[in-house]
Amino acid sequence: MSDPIVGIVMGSQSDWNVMRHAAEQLQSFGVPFETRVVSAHRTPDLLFSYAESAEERGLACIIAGAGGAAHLPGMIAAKTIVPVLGVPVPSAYLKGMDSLLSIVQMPKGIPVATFAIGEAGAANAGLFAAALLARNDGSLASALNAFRAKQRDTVLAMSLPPEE
Ligand code: RP5
Repeated sequence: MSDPIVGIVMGSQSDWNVMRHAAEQLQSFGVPFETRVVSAHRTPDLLFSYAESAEERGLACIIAGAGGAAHLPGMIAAKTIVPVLGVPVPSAYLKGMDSLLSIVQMPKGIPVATFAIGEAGAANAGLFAAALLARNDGSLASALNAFRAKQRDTVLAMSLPPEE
């Protein structure tokens, strides 16, 4: 197993059903990653040690997903210059609007790249991480281009019912 170059962290095991879509994208492109449960408010010391060690452990970026008052991505970004990709996980009462706003509305100075709520956001965060890494990895760039070409061909082959 290669050392992980992307970290996928989430505030709870209950986030996995969304965050697994980031993992699946990375897996499909052969990008080595690690997955961890790190809660900003329930395991703050773990959050600090995870974020503080990320750079020296060779992580190129961290995908962080959380729901509700989702301070995990912002707090990780506060403790490392490794780029953080935030994924708002849908929440029980506000359907993830709370997660989205608490991740996207970072005050100036500590950036978090924020993705869509839920599965699409998690998958796109995985794809975005792969795209970042592809700048220095020709075979990964080719694989991403092939992935795009496949989507293009799928859409070009779509048909609609004949007009009346
Ligand atoms: C957040 O609270 C987590 O990211 C999760 O989305 C939400 C609920 O957590 P659990 O009560 O399911 O552990 O911290």
